[in-house]
Amino acid sequence: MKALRTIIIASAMAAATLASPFAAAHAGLKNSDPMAGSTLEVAPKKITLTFNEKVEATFSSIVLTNGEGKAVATSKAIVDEANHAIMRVDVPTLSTGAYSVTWVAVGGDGHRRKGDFKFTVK
Ligand SMILES: [Cu+2]
Repeated sequence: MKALRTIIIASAMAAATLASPFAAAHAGLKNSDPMAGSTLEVAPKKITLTFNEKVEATFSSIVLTNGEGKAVATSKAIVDEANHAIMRVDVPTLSTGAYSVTWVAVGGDGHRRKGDFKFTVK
């Protein structure tokens, strides 16, 4: 009887593992506008990040810094109403130079991911 119970518990655990959201990838950056490493002729008006899953607006952010490492004042990061995997900020008029975008994204499973990339305004 004890052996049978062990088997039942083991299969229940295996099923739980398969159904677990942890089996899915964590929030990661799929795409961005401007693209990572790009050089732009025209300064972007906003920065749009597309993740591989929905992100939680409350815990997610986008920080823009200039070539001197100083933070650029942007709007608060907004998660797109229609697609919760998209987050964006409005940026002021950017002068020529290098910029870094640092993002923090918290996905539906509560895991926090961080990343950064650079772009240049010509
Ligand atoms: Cu995760």
